[in-house]
Amino acid sequence: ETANIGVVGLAVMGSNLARNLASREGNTVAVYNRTHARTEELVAAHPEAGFVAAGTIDDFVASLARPRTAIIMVKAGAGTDAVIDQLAERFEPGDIIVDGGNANFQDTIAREKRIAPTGVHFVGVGISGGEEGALNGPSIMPGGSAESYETLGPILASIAAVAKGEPCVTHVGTDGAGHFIKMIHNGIEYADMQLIGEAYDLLRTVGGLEPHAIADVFAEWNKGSLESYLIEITAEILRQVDSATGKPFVDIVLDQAGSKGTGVWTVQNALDLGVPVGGIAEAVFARAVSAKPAQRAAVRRSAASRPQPQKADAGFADDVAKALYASKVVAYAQGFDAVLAGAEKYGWDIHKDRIAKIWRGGCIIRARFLDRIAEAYTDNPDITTLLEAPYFAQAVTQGEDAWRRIVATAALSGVPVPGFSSALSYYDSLAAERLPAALVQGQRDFFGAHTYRRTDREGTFHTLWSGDRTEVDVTHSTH
Ligand code: NBP
Repeated sequence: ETANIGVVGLAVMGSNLARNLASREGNTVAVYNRTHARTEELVAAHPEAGFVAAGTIDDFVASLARPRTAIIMVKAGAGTDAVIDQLAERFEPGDIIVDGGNANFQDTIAREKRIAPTGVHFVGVGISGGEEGALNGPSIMPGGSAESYETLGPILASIAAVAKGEPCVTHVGTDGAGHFIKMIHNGIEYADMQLIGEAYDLLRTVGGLEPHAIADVFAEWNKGSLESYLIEITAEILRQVDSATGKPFVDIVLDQAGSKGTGVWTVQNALDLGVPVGGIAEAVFARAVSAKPAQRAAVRRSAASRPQPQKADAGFADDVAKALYASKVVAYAQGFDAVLAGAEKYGWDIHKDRIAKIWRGGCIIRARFLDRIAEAYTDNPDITTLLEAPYFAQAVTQGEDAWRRIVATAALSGVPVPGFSSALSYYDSLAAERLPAALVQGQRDFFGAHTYRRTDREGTFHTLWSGDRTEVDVTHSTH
């Protein structure tokens, strides 16, 4: 009973997390993997870590000091359930089972319910940052009970990324909250990547710039308000040259994007929660469209001709930067709306400012931008949308003309900008004095007697469309 923390599952993520834990003062780390060879490899490669290697699950459990705390880093799904069961059988009340994999938060809620009666804490933890983050400091989003966090919090804080002197970890809420927040993080990541992709396409197709020149533009942007990990790696990718052909790397990659499902989960859940996350949805759909080669070829053949790209003026790149920034504000506003809606539905005491803070370091969407979001929610946690926060309201207003020019230019040039244009439509929908939703209500009442409310007085009304077209007040009818 010498280890204060254990890791089960020693593929790339588990190994790196175990090494990260072992490198921090005060931690002794027990390690276990189903296939023992993996454990032996890790221990042999990293004698400096002082791992306590376990050959069996019983040895592993026996090596943990109480309350026993074990982080599972195995393939999400059946593997996770198998390991949870093995640990739950052996653990005692007060011990803590952590799932650090990419579980669906609904599974995490169900698992917590299943384990809770045994007195063992089950904690779903979202971890972002990939292999690199796991080793050097990820952004960590733990759910689970407040009691478990007393033990787990300091351990996670010791390995998390640090942003502005604060570890990128906070107890985001109970049961599945951690995996839910990680899911939304990934959804926002999809939107951000898509917007950056559109900016690149515009700079290339309309701006006439080669990839290395666009890399310079992105590197420049990375010195200002757009500074982020994704902008930084984009510049590096655009600079990359394929050694086999001498062509830009971006030109030899097949333009069909894959996905592993977290973006889809975000959109599915947002639909259930009734939260408009168009920016995230368009990003998921854009990947899906890219991966339809037969349809793309068919329409390319039947399209008469492609429009001639508009002429780019001197301020074009600046316009694109402004459109990108404004669209980003929309995507993050939508993501935080989903966070709030999830918290309300599942009963989590979410602090949006703390979530913005733990996304400032370690994770894929880390960005200077998140400082501003954290400030906005700290200043006023009750704003109805990020777009109303003074800093962002001003940024969007200042970039608005450029944003409109860019969406119009893209349309006239035949450059697809589902992210930019849906973000602008979302903004215009919120900003409009009147929406055509009034007409839609009329249509719904016409064919389905779905009723409507009036602008000028309280109550619920229906027009006798198939009769004499007079209006009846149905406020008190059991309709
Ligand atoms: P994998 O997702 O490839 O899973 C491999 C590990 O799962 C191995 O240790 C394997 O043991 C173990 N395993 C499987 Br598969 N079935 C098992 C079972 N029935 N019982 C016990 N162990 C089982 O590993 P990874 O890529 O390191 O990812 C680990 C987790 O982290 C996943 O949930 C993944 O989605 C998540 N992840 C997160 C990020 C991120 O950025 N946060 C990145 C990548 C992955 P074996 O050696 O005996 O086969």
